[in-house]
Amino acid sequence: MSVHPEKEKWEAAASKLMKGKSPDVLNWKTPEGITVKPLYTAEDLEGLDATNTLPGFAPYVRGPMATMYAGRPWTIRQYAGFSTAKESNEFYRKNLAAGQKGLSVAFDLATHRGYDSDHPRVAGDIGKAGVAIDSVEDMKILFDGIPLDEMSVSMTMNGAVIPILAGYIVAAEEQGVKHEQLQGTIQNDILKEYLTRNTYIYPPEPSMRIISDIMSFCSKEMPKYNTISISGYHMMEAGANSVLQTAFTLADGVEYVRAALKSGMDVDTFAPRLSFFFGIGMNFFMDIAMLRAARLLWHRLMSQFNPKNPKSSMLRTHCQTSGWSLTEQDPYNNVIRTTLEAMSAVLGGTQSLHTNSFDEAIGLPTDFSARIARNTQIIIQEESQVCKVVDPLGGSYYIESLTQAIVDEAQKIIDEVEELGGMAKAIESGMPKMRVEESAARKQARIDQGLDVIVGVNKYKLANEKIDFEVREVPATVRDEQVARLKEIKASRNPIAVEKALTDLTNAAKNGGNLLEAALPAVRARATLGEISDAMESVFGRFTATTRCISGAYASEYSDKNKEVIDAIRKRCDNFLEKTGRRPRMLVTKMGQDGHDRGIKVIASSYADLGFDVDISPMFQTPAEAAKMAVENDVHIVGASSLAAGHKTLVPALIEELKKLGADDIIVVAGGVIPPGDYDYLYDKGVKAVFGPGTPIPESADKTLQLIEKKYIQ
Ligand code: MLC
Ligand code: 5AD
Repeated sequence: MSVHPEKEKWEAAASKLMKGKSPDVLNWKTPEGITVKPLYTAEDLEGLDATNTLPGFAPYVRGPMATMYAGRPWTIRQYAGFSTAKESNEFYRKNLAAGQKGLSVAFDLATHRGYDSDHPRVAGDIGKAGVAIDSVEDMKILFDGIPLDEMSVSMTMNGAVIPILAGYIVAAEEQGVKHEQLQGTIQNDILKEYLTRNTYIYPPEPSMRIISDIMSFCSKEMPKYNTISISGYHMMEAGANSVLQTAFTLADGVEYVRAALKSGMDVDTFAPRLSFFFGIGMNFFMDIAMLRAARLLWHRLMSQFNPKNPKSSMLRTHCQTSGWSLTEQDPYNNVIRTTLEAMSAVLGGTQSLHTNSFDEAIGLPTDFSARIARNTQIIIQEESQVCKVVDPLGGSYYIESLTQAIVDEAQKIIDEVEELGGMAKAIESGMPKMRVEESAARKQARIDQGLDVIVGVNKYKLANEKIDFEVREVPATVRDEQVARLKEIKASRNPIAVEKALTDLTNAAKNGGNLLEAALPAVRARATLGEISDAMESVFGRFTATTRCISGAYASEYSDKNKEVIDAIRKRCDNFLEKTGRRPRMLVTKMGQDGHDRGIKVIASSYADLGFDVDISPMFQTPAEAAKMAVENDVHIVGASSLAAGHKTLVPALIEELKKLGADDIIVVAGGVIPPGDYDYLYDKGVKAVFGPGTPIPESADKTLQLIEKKYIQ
């Protein structure tokens, strides 16, 4: 190995600067378990074969296209949707006029889970986290004035993927656009839904069939359409570090390839239209390296299927900056965070990018915050000159070495997944979810101790937080509007045609046949999204997840020096046990269709580490179901977590339901993405504490415990 001739001199100089200590003490072990040294030299490049490859050529470390951004910049594709189709359409048109290049539709949670807006389970969710779509009539409004033969449209849909994709195709037909002209992407990645995002409808087996059916239909009819967006983003948001994100995402990809091959397709008919989606966090160099590593690994993994077309093993990806990394506290800092993350994605070679808005932790983007988010990308593209050179960090000692480290570490995890029988089996075993949750709990413990700095949250905090910008609020009337339109559509369509199309779809679900193809006549006949979902659910059933929780990770990440804080809470829990015969007992619950469970999982496992008895409700509870569980489990307190804007409906409803059961002594607290302007509303309704994003666990646990102590032992 060729060591730099002056390496020893450098070591001596470094050591002198550090008063005699070895420079090795500056080594940093990343959460991925990779040791990062303070200095990299040419010797770190030795044996790295991929370093000297070219962009546009295997293994694509340096990018999938030969010219990359020098030839065409990445697509500025901002994810958006809220309220009605009409309001979202107006928002899209404004954004496109202001420089956005591709569309990306965010649907509300009722739509994701296959419910029409008039379904009683989804009363709190309509139009809140995305746009409400009930039928092709809504789809047509959503894309009104947007030529679907020209505009590439991404749709983030996984559960109700059949009615939504069919709705898009029929809306295009009615614009006079042919199937083969359609360009865009459907997320259609169900495995990560079971793992993290939670907007599944059916069990895994029929869900995997749906994916193969979509790939098969599109390979014949929509050759320019990307049939899946294999997503690591949500894993990262749920707590996965960059190696876990890479490994589980690519392992999901392999599983989809196997499913498509099993359904009889040739690898080269579908693999060129597989696309990916990565989340980019605040470890700047790590995530540049992650994208490069992912491309190398995907090429390596695909070689087992012997593709003939080079595009079959070329990883193309969308990226989104991390929503989780953004803070409610001192929120303009988020503009800076997003800029850094966007630069990582760009230097990593993404094909398409969404940059988050600075008000992420408070609500959906407003016109103002969306403008800044969009302009972040435009400024990088048009002012910074970074697009002029392909893979400008290629050959960097550090980046290349980090790329290889991620390849090696991720490969180990992929091998583990393979040993379990592939990703579907691994997910069944619970392994990936446990790893992600453990990573999340450890991260939280580091933040709570101040080891991982978050400016404005655990360092350089503002004495007085003041929100002086507009917060987007979706009016409750959206539901009424949708329900009225549903009535109208149902009254004006031909019921016999609808009935027949739905029966045909059910038969296809039962007896075989392409489900996307079978859904098209139903959509054309104006069957609703809920009806189409039900027609398949009657055969496939609805999936319910079992909730498991890790233990010990949060507490074990505490250093001895910092243990005092958590020991004090443990002592109080022990004292409560002594005085009352029970530990303080808390139910954490998620109501409505909000599937973000990182928060409750971290709360549940860390509170258990602190000495509470914790119950976790199943996902998607109605307020009545959550209240019943609280009473049956005889808890002292319920913590309701809300990240999808349902808090003003769902939390007061929970309190009412507890009252109905004669259990108004059970304390209710809430946490999550709740705009500070809503706190008083919730207090008025009887909520005893609200914990915003970024609240340290010891702080919320202390307050929670105080509420219980005050009621029972003081
Ligand atoms: C690209 N092209 C070039 C070129 N670069 N041609 C010549 N020279 C160059 N340098 C060509 C490409 O080959 C392609 O044509 C066309 O230009 C478009 O480029 P692309 O790179 O394919 O970009 P795009 O169309 O934007 O597609 C990017 C993608 C796609 C492949 C990653 O899947 C995509 O857009 N994904 C977006 C997914 C998304 O937005 N998800 C939101 C999730 S939000 P051709 O003919 O080869 O196609 C979420 C949050 C939540 O999930 O709710 O949880
Ligand atoms: N509009 C814009 N961005 C959204 N996100 C989620 N829903 C919407 C929406 N309706 C973004 C946020 C979130 C991530 C999953 O996607 O940044 O963190």
